[in-house]
Amino acid sequence: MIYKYTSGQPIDTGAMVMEFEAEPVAAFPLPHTTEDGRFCFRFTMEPDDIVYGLGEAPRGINKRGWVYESYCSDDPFHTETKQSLYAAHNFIMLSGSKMFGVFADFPARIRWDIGYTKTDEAVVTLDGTDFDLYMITGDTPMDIVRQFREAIGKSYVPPLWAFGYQQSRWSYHNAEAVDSVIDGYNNAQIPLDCVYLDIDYMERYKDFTISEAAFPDFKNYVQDKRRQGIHLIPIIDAGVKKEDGYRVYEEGKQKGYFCKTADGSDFEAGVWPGICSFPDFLRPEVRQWFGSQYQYLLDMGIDGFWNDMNEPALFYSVKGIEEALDKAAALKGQNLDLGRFFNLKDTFMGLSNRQEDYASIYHQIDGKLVNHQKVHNLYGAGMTKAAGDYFAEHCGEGEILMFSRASTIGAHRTAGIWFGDNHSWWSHILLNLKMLPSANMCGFLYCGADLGGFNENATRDLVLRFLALGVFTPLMRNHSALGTRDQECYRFENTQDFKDIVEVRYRLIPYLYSTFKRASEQNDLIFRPLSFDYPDDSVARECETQLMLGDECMIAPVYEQNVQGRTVYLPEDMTFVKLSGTRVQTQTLEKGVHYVKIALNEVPLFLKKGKKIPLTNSALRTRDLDWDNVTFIGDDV
Ligand code: MIG
Repeated sequence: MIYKYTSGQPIDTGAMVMEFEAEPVAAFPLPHTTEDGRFCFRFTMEPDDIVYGLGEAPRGINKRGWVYESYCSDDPFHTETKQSLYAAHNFIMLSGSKMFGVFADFPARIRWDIGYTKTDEAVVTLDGTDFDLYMITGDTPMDIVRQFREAIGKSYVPPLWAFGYQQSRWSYHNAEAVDSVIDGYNNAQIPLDCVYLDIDYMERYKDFTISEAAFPDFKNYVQDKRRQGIHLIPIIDAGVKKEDGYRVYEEGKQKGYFCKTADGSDFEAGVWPGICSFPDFLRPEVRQWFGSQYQYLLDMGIDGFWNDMNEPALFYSVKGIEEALDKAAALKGQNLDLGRFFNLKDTFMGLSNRQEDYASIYHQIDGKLVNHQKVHNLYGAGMTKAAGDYFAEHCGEGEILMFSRASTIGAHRTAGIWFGDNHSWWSHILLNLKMLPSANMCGFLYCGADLGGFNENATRDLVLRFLALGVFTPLMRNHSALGTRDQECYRFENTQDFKDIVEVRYRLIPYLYSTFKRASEQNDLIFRPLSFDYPDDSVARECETQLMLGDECMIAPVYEQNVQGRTVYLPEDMTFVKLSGTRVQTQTLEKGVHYVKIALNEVPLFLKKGKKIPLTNSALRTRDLDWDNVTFIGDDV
């Protein structure tokens, strides 16, 4: 059952598609208080209780023992001591002695202290008093998740080709660079469906422009790639460059579509293009306008996009940098003692994503000015909705690939997400794994991390192990940052190993795609913690390095360097399958702990008793997969 409680005058976030009759928040069944304009509720946790949820967030599947914040943040260091990443996914669930889920439908900051201050207590604080809270009761975690997912509506389904392997980097600067990536993959005979265009394809980072120098005849180029079976996926940033004569800026300015400051002038901040204005994505007419800008690229034959920098990320505000420069000027020629030196340093270091700047932004909602901090977590979702609504109206269903960096629950109906700027760190393979079930619980099915890691240099073995997990993530994209070591599959020695891994993905696409479709239609999870399936098994309950996949499988990637395998826990007898290129090796293993050997070119998979899954032959493009020609692996074959 789902129960709704309302406080004050909530802003419509669009998260819910089902309607519920609301009671006043005083009736909310968990102990709660309102103090200093903040609402706070709490619950106690028994030692064996598990707390799930929060979607794309740091740390484990079990969220206990840390404090998290719902506040979409552009933070490229996903260390375990962070409190928030790019998303605000306000769903948690207690499982154990008591069983319930809570969804906080509230677009401002929320603090989730899940046993951080007091080990056995969770304290959730909403930074405001206008919100809807939903209490979801059920018999099992899956029962609660399914009810919640039904209430927030069906998850976005991308085109089939978006399940192919995708190669990205910041940046393939021009047509030659893109061609050499495609050649690299073709020569190594490694499957590939998409190549990404990062900010440099634009004319000086202006949204909805193409650099003539980089792509002289873009439309023909896009179509030529399409004939080769390759989709080009351009990035779109949230900020619109302030420049006279730039059509998008001038139109937005003239129509008054940009976010304002208190004095009614446009809020301006520096991002990649230099000084930008920021479309007020909370207004329907602005969304409609911004969404229609994508048509420029659709006309060129583009059918996929990634929306970036939409937390929104701010390098500096015009006001912030002026104040900092004034401060520096005033100190010129003076003897700087340590205090003043560090103060000056901190002033410049703290220019990006400043709370003060966010607090100076105003949106218009139903004609009223609303401070950005009250709706911060809706901004990126609004950008995604702008595009998604436009595609829904003007393109066929499931025709356009789109995913976003910032997100909130509700955006899962229009797009997928990627998990942002991770690192080429071994620990980030596990972080990727842990986010998957949590993101699924919050409706985000089409998701994945930058395989191989975004920041810093990757090693060959890290990319292979990362890809072996990526074989199972709906978005399977290798991406890396400017200035880092090249990590395309064909850049390393013995490309056959990479081919062996990526081919496994293509062999599994019929299975993975149907599992995905079913999960969207039936509000199901693709990835589940083991505890969902084996609630009475204490070892399975605390497992954070393996996941259940669909109804048939368990996955357990290798996540450490210089090892030839890993320890895995089998909650029941299973078939251990090693997939590598065309090779399939199976072995029956009994319930319990095993050390299994997994070579760098092998993808491990565990099949439940009595289950089987289809495999097709690999192909260089998803369009060449032969869906009628499948063999089955697993029991009774
Ligand atoms: O400030 O467009 O997360 O994927 O390559 C960095 C450049 C801006 C951040 C994205 C990343 C992308 C990068 N962007």
